Amino acid sequence: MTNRRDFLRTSGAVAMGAALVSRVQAAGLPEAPIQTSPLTQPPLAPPNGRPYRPVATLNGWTLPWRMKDGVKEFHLIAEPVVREIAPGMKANLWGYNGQSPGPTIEVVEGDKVRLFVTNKLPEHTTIHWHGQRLPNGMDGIGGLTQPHIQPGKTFVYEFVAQRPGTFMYHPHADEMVQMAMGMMGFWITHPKDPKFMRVDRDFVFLLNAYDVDPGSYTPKIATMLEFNLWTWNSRVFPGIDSLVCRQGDRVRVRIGNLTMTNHPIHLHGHEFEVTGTDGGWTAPGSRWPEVTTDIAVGQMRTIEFIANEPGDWAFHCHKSHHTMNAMGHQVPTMIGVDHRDVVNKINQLVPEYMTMGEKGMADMAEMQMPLPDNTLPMMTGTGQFGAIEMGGMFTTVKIRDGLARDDYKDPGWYKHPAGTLAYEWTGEPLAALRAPGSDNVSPLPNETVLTVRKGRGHGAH
Ligand SMILES: [Cu+2]
Repeated sequence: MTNRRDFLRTSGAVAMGAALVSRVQAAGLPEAPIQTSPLTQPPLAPPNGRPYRPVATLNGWTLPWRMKDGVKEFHLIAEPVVREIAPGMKANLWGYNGQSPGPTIEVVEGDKVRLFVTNKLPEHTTIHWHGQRLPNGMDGIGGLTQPHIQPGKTFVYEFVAQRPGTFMYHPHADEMVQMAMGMMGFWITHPKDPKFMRVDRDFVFLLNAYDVDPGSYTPKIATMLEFNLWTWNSRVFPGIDSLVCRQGDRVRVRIGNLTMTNHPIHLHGHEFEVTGTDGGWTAPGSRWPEVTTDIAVGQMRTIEFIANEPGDWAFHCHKSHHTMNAMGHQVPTMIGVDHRDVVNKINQLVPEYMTMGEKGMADMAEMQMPLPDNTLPMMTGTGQFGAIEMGGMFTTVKIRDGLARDDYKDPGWYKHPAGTLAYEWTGEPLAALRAPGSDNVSPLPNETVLTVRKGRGHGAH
């Protein structure tokens, strides 16, 4: 254990750098590009092989390959990495080619694929190609289907990508530790017919989770359920990029869950259908519209919708503690407690003492409280109307009219057309509508609401 801790402590500086660089490998091995930017990289248009429409990996990238004698060759390097979880916080994780998660691998149905896996971790590993049809000896289960890949060694996996769909990869060796440290990645096998199930935008990300004590850098690997950072591709809001869509686009989002609990993923403003599961595409007659889909542990779900409502639409896990960043689990509920007397007494002993949470916790999103180094606020992010009070598994789908086909740049905040924004009631207050001592409550007259709303559009307020 001492060796591993020392390794982690010194590994921090190794993976730091800028943008995409290449490592010169020994003769015969394909290059192993690394990526150190945590931002969403533009989809990688295939330079050779069968054509397909590439995916956009949220806060990630696709691994380039080498075509050799009709085989697509990839080189993954399992190694310690430094991942920015969001601006203001970095974590010492394990991953592939400079990042956690590792790069997305994109191939086409029928492709012959060869994957070189070099182990630069302090312990052995393997890679399991989750969901694939392949020869048993290529399934990557240490001890069961292959010897482990020892530190410093390179193994080769070869198989034909038989079934189009959505897959993941992760170690099947010291699994609890290696996944708790961030070792995972996405795999897409595109259909041979590029017109089949074609979409305009195709986003992919993994659900993952970490337990990093406030003020520290390395996840606690023995945590089973009480994780404190709920991440998409090892990022939390406001570090998760928006899914930028052109109005009218058919949009696909593929999500894989490698956390230890389920996540009900909820999209605002649109209905979607689950068009793919772990086992492949769903039959069209089996689909139904939803606005939330639950993704269980180890599952992959593909959802599709028409992005026809312009705006900045929230897109998040519906477990409300999964849209918060690291917090202690012992936060007491203080709503409705009047602290004034108690605080006066405590202040005589502890002058800096302050009370929180009497009216809920929204104040905390705006409060500039001192935090330990390398610690994110629990609730954060600022929109055009103020504090968003979110963290964790939250981002926005930004839908705009007239974007270019391959434009994924953040378009800024949505400009709401006149008359389409919630507004403050400035007429008679509700209490005045009640006669004292009477339970005869007059409803707000609809005409009044409509009149005020119309007026607002003309700048009457
Ligand atoms: Cu969740």
